[in-house]
Amino acid sequence: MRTDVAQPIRLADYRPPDYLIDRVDLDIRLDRQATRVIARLKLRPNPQGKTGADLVLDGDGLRLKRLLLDGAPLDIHANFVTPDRLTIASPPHEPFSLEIETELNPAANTQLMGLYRSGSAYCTQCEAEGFRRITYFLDRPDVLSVYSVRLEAEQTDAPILLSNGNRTATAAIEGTSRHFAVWHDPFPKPCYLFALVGGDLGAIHDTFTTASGREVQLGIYVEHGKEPSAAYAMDALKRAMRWDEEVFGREYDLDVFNIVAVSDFNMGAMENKGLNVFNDKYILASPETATDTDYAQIEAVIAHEYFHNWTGNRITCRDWFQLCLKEGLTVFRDHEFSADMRSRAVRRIADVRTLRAQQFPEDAGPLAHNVRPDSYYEINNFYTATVYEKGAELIRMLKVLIGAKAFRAGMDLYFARYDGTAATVEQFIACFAEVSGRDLTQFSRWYSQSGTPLVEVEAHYDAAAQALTLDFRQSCKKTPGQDEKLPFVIPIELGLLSHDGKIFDLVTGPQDGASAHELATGVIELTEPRRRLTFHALPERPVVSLLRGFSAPISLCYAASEDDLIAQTAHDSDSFNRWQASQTYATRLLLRSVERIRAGGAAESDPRFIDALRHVLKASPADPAFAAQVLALPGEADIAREIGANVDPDAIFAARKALREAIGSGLADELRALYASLAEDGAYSPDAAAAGRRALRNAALDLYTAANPDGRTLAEAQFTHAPFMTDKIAGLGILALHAGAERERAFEAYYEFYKNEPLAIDKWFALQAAIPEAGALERIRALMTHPAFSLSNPNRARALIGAFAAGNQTQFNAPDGSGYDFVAAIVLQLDEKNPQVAARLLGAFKSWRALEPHRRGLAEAALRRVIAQNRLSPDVKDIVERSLN
Ligand code: 0A1
Ligand code: ZN
Repeated sequence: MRTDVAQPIRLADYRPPDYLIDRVDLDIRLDRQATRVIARLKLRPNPQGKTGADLVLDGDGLRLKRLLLDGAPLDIHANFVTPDRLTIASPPHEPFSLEIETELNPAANTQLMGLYRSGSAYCTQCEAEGFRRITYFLDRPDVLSVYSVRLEAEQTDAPILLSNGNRTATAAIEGTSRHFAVWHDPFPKPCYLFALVGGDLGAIHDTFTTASGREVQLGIYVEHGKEPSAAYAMDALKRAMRWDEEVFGREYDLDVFNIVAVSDFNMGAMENKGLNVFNDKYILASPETATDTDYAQIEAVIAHEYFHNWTGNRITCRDWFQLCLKEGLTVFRDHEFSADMRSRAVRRIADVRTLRAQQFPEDAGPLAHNVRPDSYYEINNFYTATVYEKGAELIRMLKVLIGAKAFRAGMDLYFARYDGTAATVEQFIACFAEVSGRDLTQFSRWYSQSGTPLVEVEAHYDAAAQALTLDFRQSCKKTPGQDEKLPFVIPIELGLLSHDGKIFDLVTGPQDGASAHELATGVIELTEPRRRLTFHALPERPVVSLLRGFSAPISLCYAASEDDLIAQTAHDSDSFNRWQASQTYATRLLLRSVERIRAGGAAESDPRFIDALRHVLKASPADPAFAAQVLALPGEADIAREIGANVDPDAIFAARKALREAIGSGLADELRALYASLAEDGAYSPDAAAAGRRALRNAALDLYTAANPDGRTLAEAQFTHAPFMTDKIAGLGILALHAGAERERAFEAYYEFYKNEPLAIDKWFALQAAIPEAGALERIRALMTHPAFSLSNPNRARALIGAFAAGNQTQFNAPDGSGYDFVAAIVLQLDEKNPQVAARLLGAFKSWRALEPHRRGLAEAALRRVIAQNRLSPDVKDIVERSLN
């Protein structure tokens, strides 16, 4: 473990490398405990670098065995070698070569960075800085090299040998039990995109013919026996390849594209050139083991990694500060893909839900950072919702601002101009400025100012003048290191509606400020702290539909009347705002209930809301997936975020529970009937329409059971008889909320049924970890000793500990501090093995300052115990320090 006292890395200090590495030839002999790596590098001084500088190569825990410069052995000791650095003083001024031999122990690699073992396979993870755990290198994304890789192994140990690019040779080594394969990747790439896999794996194969007629061999490698479960991933891959051609004009560029699924992986997946490595959770799916949500995620992650081939690989990042250049853009691309494959409206709602649940709290707490950070201690901690999700929103907003045509032209220019290079956010934005003729200087502030802007809107209707005046005011709270914020450019998509849903034209006078472009597009641009607009020709006071489609990643504060919200829920022609109006209504109701409960009273009841939902249920056959989104009330964390300070998670839980019960009893007949009418018949199809019906049916049962004990009988029957996972786990999830014999029976039966399916067992862990009852922690402690659990497998750790810390608001925030203490202790335990996963779990404390004083004190004490440890990894140290600042 690296324990050096780190200095922050700053964007402002960026300097081009002093040396370039044009070619990398790797010769790797795989062995579980002693893998030998020979790296032959062709280097030359960088004309843009400092002449005569020492060559300083990065390492991380390496054992150097041999070192040659231009073929001549170098004295290892004279050349400043440590496990973490290799310095060659005054190397030649001409091109030169280095040969570096290192020895690795993949079996002992528990960090899952560099070369490690997962199951029976060797695999690698090099982003962000894992390549330096394989050999000494200039481990930075602006050093691009052409790689050739020779892999050698015992044939029985690793009959499959894969690396980036195309395979140029493979053969048995005569007279031995060994074999080798050679892979060549003609596209220069940074070392973070290097990968190898060796193992005894099953596979499915297919082909894809590109738009220009080239045939690409596709392979997905999985554990033997799991091949049928990779079929959906293969289907998604081919759809993603076609979509990128059709929508972005991007064709695949190698003869092969391989994907390998592994069970031990720190993140979701990795876009290594021509050899994506995946957490198997995002590959394996069968109707019996995967939910509709799993299928949708597999489709999205497959697409995401594939799309990186152009946004990330062909054009990579100059430095890690530019991470959003590839991640925000690629998330935007995968969102668009999913929208085209499924229901655009429902995808948008789901994406905004994720943004608000993951990114808004980050932006509002001590871990807030820019979409493009200015400095970091540990880059692994910046694979965040801000870089990914908010980064995607910025691209989407850019498209809203300049229009779809200019957006596509800007993307084309970006690909043409920067292909084969390591680019920056400035270079990217300049392409769009150029094609649209717009000055995007102010837009760029979105990348350099953190925090969620607040837009407050006031409306005044003048009946005599038939005019509506809107006053907009934008502001942004200070965030760590940023006390003052400059105004953002904020596109607000606007609609004015009558109460029965007719759309009014946007009409303004010459003095009223809106431009012809704004009137034509319906997108108002805020660029100053305040703006006033007046609209005419409005015979009645209109319903103001603001921020349609969630046109900017902001918080909107607008005191719409309850009548307006009800009308919007019924009629808004923007489906996002139809959903948003119902959520706003529910949120207000819940916030009032929280107040009353904290004052010792009871939750508020509101028959109007129940009525509005009745209408939603009635209209639901037209779009079941949408109705399911409306029925999904704001989550406990959403409500906490709205409250913002002095949060009491128990009161929030009680308010939400009361509303669920009120809906379940007020709409008992309708919910019950809906549940019956949507009964499943026949085979499973993961398509969006079928998934939408299941989502609505299960939402109906969930709300019904909140108030009607016979719902549990239905849930238990569904759990027992449903042939497919979506309905099975929905039944179990409902039972999990109700203590009793049914629940325990169901958990036992589930385990018996799925005990050989680790991914299904993760769902079992997660549901139990989220039980919102005192005693949850005891159950979790017991489950940690279950033979199916292992803290060293990231999926298991996240399923049990992560689901508790992030998903069990009342028990993680238990008023005796036991939840905080438990998570802090696990973080410390895990930090010794896998700092990345430990640091991520610690992120559960990101909103601790918003808690009421008693819990805040306990959370702080837990964080202080973590920081007091003197052997923290840089990952955990960074998170805990920022959390406490
Ligand atoms: N680039 C990947 C994310 C990723 C980052 C770091 C990793 O190391 C453990 C793994 C994956 C993506 O965006 O999918
Ligand atoms: Zn990515």
